[in-house]
Amino acid sequence: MRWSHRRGRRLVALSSVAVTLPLTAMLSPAAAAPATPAASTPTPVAAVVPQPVSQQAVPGTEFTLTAATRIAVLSKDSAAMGVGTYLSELLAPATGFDLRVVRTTKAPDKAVVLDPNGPEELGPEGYTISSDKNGVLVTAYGAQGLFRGVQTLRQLLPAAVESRTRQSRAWTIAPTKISDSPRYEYRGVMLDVARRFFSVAEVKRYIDEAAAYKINKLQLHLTDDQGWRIAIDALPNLTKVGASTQSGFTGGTDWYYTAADYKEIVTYAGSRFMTVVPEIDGPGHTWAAQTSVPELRCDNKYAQPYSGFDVKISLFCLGEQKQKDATKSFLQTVIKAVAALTPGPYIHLGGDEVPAATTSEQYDSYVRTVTDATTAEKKTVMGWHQLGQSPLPAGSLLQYWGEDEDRETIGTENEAPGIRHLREGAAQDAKFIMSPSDHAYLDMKYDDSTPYGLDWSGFVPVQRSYEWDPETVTGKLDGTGVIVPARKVAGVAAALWADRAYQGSGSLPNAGTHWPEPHEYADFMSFPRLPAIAEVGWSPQSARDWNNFRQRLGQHGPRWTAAGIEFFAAPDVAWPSTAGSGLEGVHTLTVGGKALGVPGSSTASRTQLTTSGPGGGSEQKWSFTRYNDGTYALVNQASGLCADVNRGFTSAGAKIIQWTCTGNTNQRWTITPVSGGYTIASAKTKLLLTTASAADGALVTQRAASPNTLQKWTID
Ligand code: TNX
Repeated sequence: MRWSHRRGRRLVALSSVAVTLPLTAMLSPAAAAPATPAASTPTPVAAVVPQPVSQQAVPGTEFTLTAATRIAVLSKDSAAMGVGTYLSELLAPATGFDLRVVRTTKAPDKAVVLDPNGPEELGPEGYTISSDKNGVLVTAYGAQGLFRGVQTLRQLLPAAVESRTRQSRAWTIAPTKISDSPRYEYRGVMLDVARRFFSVAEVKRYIDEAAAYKINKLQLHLTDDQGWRIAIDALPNLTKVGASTQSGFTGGTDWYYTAADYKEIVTYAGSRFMTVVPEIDGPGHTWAAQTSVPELRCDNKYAQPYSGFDVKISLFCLGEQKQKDATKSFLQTVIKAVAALTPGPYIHLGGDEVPAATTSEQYDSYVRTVTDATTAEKKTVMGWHQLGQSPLPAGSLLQYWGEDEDRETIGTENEAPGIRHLREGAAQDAKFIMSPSDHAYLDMKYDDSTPYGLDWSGFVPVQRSYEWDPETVTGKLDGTGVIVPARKVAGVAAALWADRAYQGSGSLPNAGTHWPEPHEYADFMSFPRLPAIAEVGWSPQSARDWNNFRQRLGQHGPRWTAAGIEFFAAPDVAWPSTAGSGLEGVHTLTVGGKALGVPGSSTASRTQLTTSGPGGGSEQKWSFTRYNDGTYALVNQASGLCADVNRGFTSAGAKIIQWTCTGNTNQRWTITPVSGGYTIASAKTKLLLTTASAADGALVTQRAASPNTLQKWTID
């Protein structure tokens, strides 16, 4: 069994990692809360994950996105236009804006400009972003780079932009310069849809969640003992019988992807510049195939569908010529069908965890058959690193899933078998994707509070998912004896296995066991660790620092909340405390016992604000959005419009009205605590928000500070 429990030893190792952090960094309140800059100091740069190669805040005024902002695409390329449309659709639910996407040759002012005609040196995924009060420019060399840049751009907007419902607030982007490109081309995540079936909708949801962190490969573990999840026309039994079980479930009739479903996933992933990598595992992990095709078995009998929780329980019949022939024709049929549905270059052939009785001749022969079938379809062979023990076609990709315990044996007489296979793979013309189980396996528990998953590779708290380097992870723990040299590392991948996707996974489930929906399991186990692994794959090693990461990552919690991602609030991440965020949020403003509001909940521009008896309605609620000069926009929650000094008039007595949020200084308010409340001054005119009287419906204007007027506000 793989999952021998080594929890005790692991915990000791982990706690020694934790104490090497500077104690002050772990304890200081600044570490737990975002810095709140004093007025007029530049805002600290936005918390972008993965960390860009370079990112600078520049002095100046924010850009404010309004309903009139255009998304201007400087290209006729339909893929680039597609990124523009994607951005418009991404921003629509939270902002309520239907931003127009225009194709143009000259960048207009006050627009979000997408320019795919940048220098070739940016590479296919690199991009630059430059923003100031006149607009935002994303430059890339082609549509893919624009798409990656757009993922950064969305992180420059307030967290509320991730909400799927309309939020009334100002949508600002601080002036910034970013220049970025990835460390590795391959940045993947694997979903185990074999043990726990994810519907097409759930796969799409996960694609979006992963694409936000610039993940660009989706590996689908389509076949295992507990299920066969892809329809193959010539072998209907595979999905009729082979798909009827999951780990913990029996009797399914549609727990598989039809060709149309699979194409839908591939197309959707493609629209997020993500490549689907199908995995057809073998010669182990093949029980479901054996329930459907008896010729694959030595006894030539149908196996009974399996809905259990074990691994290493199955093997094709590799010793007999008759079965070898049947297996060959089976693999050719399956690989041909999967290749035809898959536009991406890879087919993953598994190769992991074969029962001990398998001889190396049997294994080699299987690998030869299945790799021949794959190259015949002009696809690149990918496999778990065990596949490296057999000769492989040049240019294959091997996925390393070893752990520290194996690394400790490097160079000793008792090298772990996994290390031997790794050496054999590294000696071939192959590259490697790093998925070390004790860092990149999303099914490992974070700690002993985690309801789901396993711990055979120890606990994997967020820090552990972050602190490793793909270039040294196949060496000894002291960094020597590296087996896979840097030039052979092609990327990283996280893996979400799902053989223990239920509450109380430390023991077997029973009738009362709670089974989360696949997306709940995926969200909880992937967030925050998937973003950590995404950063390992994207950002330069020299730019990565755990203490900096845990603060940046913490700023993403509100984004996930807004997006409905049910993440684990891991204790090692610096989640923002409300104390640090100033007056950001929704408030009621009262003076003389009356609340500031929009009369009659009017949504019309130019309506003058009034004060009336507080009724608790949204027309008396104001969302405060902080600008980087320390001033605030006040956005009415009924109308979505901003408190505004009418036409920016500088005279005392000018009306305060509501108007489309522009970010201009006549909509910026300086809020100063005074005894018994706050004064609210226009940043443009310096005059104070003042109401005429304590009568209902009193009109609000700007006035000079004066003790006899109603201008000392309570902010609740
Ligand atoms: C090992 S790692 C497996 C999977 C299990 C996983 C559970 C690998 C290639 N195979 O079959 O689901 O452990 O953590």
